[in-house]
Amino acid sequence: MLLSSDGYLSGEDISEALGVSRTAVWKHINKLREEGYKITSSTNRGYLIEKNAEVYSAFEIKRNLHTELIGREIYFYDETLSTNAAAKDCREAADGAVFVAVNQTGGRGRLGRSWVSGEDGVWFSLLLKPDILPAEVSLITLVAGLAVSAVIDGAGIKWPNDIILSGKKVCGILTEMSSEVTSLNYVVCGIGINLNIKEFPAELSDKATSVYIETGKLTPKAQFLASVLESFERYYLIFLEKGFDGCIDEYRKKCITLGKDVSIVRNGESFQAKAVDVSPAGELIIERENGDLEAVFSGEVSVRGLLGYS
Ligand code: BT5
Repeated sequence: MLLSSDGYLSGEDISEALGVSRTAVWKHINKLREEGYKITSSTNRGYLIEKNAEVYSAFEIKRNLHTELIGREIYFYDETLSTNAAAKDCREAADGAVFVAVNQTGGRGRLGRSWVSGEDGVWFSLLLKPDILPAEVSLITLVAGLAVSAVIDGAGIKWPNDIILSGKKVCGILTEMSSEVTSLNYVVCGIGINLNIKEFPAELSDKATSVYIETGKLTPKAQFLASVLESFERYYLIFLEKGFDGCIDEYRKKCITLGKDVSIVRNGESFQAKAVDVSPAGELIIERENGDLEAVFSGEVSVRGLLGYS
């Protein structure tokens, strides 16, 4: 009501419209202030909200969101260990539920690595229950990468799952699943975006960056996350309908690995090759020195760019 009112709104009007006491209205106003809304109160006129104060909350994300599936339920934490863990704990939640944290105390990367997650980033996980095979789940990481790269100006994808801005990592994706041998229970796709981070610990500063560091601009987190979720839904629905084939052309355009020399580490042995394509199954197609083409799976190898973009 406050946000859609042009001027002051009286406590009496609010209490009548909502059928609650004036004291209850006052308590709710204080709750909103705690969430970060700037609300002025005046004895005769009532309450006035500052419309463009930046607030990061489930309500603000929803207010900016126009989706059908993604974000139907939003779980918002001021602090949690990891949003992937929170999503797994709530696996009975709706398909498309989103778990967001201001701060993660134990943010995780792949293979048990840690993920630096202070309060200036956007850390969230999607709980997904698609009707696909466990073997196809890794494609969701590619779809998520495409969705994030589409909303960050100038961002590219380092196959399979890093989003790169000015040669440094601005976003990482960790997809996990619970499945039987041939049937999927659920997928948790965790996405960490360095949005307004001002600086990184010394050991990360040459390989990590943020949107703020690259543009000098702070971005409101709720609006930004809503646009990422909309972008994700757009590509995810195409993926569910047509498979990765439906997204592959856009993925190829965004994939900065293609056309580059890469070093492949397979079974402890390292060799160089040229990355030439991404297949509809999400593999990287590499060309060996003798001209042979080979498919590389993300779990099987590590790919290091030779040109300083990794
Ligand atoms: C990833 O792992 O890139 C996946 C990161 C996923 C994070 C999200 S946040 C929401 C959800 N909840 C979680 O707990 N996780 C997900 P990987 O490719 O293994 O990269 C990890 C490596 O990136 C680390 O070993 C560091 O070298 C580096 N790193 C750590 N924090 C970083 C950051 N904030 N920005 C860029 N690089 C970082």
